[in-house]
Amino acid sequence: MKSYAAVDLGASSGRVMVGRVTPDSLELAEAHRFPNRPVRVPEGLRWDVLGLYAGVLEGLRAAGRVDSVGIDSWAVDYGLLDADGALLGNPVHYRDERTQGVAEKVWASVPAAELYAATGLQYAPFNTLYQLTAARESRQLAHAQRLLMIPDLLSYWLTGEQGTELTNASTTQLIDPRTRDWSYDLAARLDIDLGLFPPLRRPGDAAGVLRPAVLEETGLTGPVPVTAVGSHDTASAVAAVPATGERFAYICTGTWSLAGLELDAAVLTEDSRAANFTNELGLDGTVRYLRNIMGLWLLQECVRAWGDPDLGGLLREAATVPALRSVVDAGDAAFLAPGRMPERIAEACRASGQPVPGTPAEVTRCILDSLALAHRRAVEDAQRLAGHPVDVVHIVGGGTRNALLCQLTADACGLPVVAGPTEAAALGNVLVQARAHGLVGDRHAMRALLARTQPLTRYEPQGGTGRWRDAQARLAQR
Ligand code: LFR
Repeated sequence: MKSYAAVDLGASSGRVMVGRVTPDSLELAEAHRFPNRPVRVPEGLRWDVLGLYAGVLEGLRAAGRVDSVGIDSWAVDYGLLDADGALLGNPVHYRDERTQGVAEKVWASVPAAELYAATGLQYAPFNTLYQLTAARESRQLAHAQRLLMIPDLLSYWLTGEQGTELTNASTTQLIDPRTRDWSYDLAARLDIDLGLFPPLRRPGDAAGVLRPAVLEETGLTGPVPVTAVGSHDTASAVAAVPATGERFAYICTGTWSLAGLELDAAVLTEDSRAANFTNELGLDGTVRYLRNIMGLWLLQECVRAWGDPDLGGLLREAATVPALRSVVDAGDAAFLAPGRMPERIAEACRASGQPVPGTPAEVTRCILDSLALAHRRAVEDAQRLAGHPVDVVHIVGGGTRNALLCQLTADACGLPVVAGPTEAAALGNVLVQARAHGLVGDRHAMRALLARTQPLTRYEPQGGTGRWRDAQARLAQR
């Protein structure tokens, strides 16, 4: 039996999980969970990355003896280091407003169609490419000698070694998904210095060992290797989809819903760009062909505005509200920024001539129906655009706890949904470490182990897809 620590940082909390693995068993336990609270300072919205690092150290101390450590987090964001290797300021949050209107400026020198053909990346205002363009005139960037993506920054603090993990690098919009290397030509055209990034490394690569000071602080006995995993949380989550065949779609749920397919090659067609599908990289050169949907963020922000009522009670009540009375476009970047979410949802319903949900239960139902509808659209569009039909939809991540969302997704897609595991990103993180150390076989063997060992819930589609098709048509007309 081996033990692997998975550091998994989400947009609202971080955790250190310990996976205990043998060739036939896989168990995951939480060593430490800590909040991730973005902070608004006069310059804008920032990550408290030192607080996160302190949480990681505390988690490693609680984890006890481990054979390796892996780190994953959300994508696109980064820290800048000066010539001494010191962090230059708090990393900017991807929901910060600094990228507003920046994409249009980029497209004036490299048209959006060319960008897509070169990188296969969806348009999202927060892609690292746009963040770097927004920061172009800043003195901080002028002084920077190094750029480390969030998991790579934490890995550097733990080990003293620098690298750029590929799955996360693929969210920068500076990677060519065909060569799985930097898009040198594009970076040159946009005057982005790729020399800021340390060399690429891949999931499974060695990423150093814990520094003596870290061993001392965590009480661990060295050497403890750090292993590169799919450091983009969504790459780790997709690696932990317990699929038993090839004909599956996945939805990684949590703050976001990331819905799509695992493919061997990128889809770079103009239709795919118009549908705003992204080609991010996964394990073993696979492509995560998916669409970003606002996800449970919509509900989290409402719950925050309502003063944190009991979620279970709210969901039970929402289940009794009539279905599909009003739906919003859950893919709309208009919902990206924090604040006033119940009002923004009401405004979207009003503007599209639908009944305005009044009570928290009605708003919750509107959100869940809208998410299920967006899941349906993404699963349908992905199959069509990639020519890759599916028989089942796997839901992994935090949304698996929301039975109503899982059932509505099955109903909307007209396909069975298999829900679980909940801690998919941490499990994918653990399994890539286990694989790197020879304990489990290839990607398929990893999935087979998950399917054998993790509790999964199956939801059969009910009620026909007609009313979902109608709701989709209604939304498309507006
Ligand atoms: C999910 C996720 C998404 C990415 C978004 C922003 O946690 O990593 O994949 O698009 O956060 O980084």
